[in-house]
Amino acid sequence: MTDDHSYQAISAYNDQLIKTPNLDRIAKDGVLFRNSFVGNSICGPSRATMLTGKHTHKNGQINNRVKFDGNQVTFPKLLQKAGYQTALIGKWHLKSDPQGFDYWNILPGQGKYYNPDFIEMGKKKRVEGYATNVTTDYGINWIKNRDKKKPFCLLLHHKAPHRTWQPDTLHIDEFKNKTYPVPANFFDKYENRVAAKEQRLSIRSRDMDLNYDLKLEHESIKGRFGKVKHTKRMNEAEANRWNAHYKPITKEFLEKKLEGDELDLWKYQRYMRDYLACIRSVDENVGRVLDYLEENGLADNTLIVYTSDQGFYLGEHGWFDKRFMYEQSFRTPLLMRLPKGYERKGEVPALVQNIDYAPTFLDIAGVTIPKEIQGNSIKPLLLDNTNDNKWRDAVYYHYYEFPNEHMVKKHYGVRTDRYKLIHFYDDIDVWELYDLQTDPEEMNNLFGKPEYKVLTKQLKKRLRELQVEYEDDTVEKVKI
Ligand code: SGN
Ligand code: CA
Repeated sequence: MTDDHSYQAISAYNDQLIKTPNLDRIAKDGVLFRNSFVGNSICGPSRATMLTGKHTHKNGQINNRVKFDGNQVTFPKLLQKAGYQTALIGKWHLKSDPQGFDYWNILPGQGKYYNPDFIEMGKKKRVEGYATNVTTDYGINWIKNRDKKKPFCLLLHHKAPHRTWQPDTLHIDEFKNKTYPVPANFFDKYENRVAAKEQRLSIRSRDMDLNYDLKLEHESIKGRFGKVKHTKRMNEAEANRWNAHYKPITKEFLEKKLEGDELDLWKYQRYMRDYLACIRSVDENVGRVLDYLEENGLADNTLIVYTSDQGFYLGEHGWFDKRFMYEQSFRTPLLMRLPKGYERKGEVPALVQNIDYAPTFLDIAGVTIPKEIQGNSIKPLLLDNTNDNKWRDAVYYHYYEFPNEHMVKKHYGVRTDRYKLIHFYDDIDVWELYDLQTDPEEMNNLFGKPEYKVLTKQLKKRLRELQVEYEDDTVEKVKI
């Protein structure tokens, strides 16, 4: 799993931004979920959902601020009980100590890209190297040294490509001269969408900082975060390569004196280069894990899953970050390479969600799925496509972290294969309705239009049913 890796930046989903041959290997040999979603698009909540198989109003992790109640039933605990060796390596971010793992070695908080600290079974130490490589080293070593008589479950959680998108200095130059297609709605004016207008996650404003986010370091550039020195944790060789890359960029930027749209577009390209360079390392390291499994005879009896804690905006609506129920952050990549006996190949269209991971893993391992788990096992969809029609017709969403640095308002909603209905609440009371078939970019809010009255009523009814089914008592149920 990665942190903030959007599906647009995996070539198996979209080959316009970056080639990810190793991630694509998982999809090519296995399955790619075309409609994979989270229930609450932010780190801690999404991770707690994956562990428990429950929406965040049920597992308590409604935002990043609260501490995860580690005494809950989670899939690693149940696998452990069933005789699996379990391990967690990399980003955790749930504040309480991990439970249900024979071995854990986590990054504190968000973790650092360069020479990061790791907390190994409660003991903190600094490790030399680039986080994505180091996390993979730990993962492969654990698989190597495991008890070979027992089955295993490893959660390998990269910090990348989370903000502030610090690439490995060995790869940044590959991205220096790349130019990326600008999303059609990059200059979105947010007409008829109040919450979208009032966010603070815009590339086109000071939300995206020249110094902190885009690595320009110069006395004339006053960042919102003070003067950030990106080489702080680096060794001399790393710092030298870093400066050799970013100093000329800073110089050129100062000479250009960009303003208005030109400045915004420059920021977009600069952001994309760093974000995608981080993915480059992720892809390479995923390849190392796949190679290890193949070379050691483990590929045929292991379920390999690649996902992210949520999606991310890569300039759509002019944004970075996540949190909104709009497509880019509501979706999350999901690729699986299946063990022998599971014959499904190619794209799976079903609406799956991160509540489904825990029951799926338990099911495949032959462990009974506890009744209180809210997700469904994806296992039937992995055998063949005959069960696709029996799958759910709608997914539920609820986001809570407001007010917060990015000021995305509280909202919940429902999405079917074609429509999406969202209710923004708390400091506002605003509804949005989208037809994803005619308006995939979600620019045209149809809520309140007379011709959509019947559809709106049906969607409200479905939304209310989901609130009842999932027992979401954190808001008043939708009135129809
Ligand atoms: C940090 C980031 C935010 C980001 C949150 C949540 N700011 O606070 O931009 O939205 O994490 O991210 S930073 O200045 O620290 O980079 S999450 O993936 O952990 O939920
Ligand atoms: Ca995240």
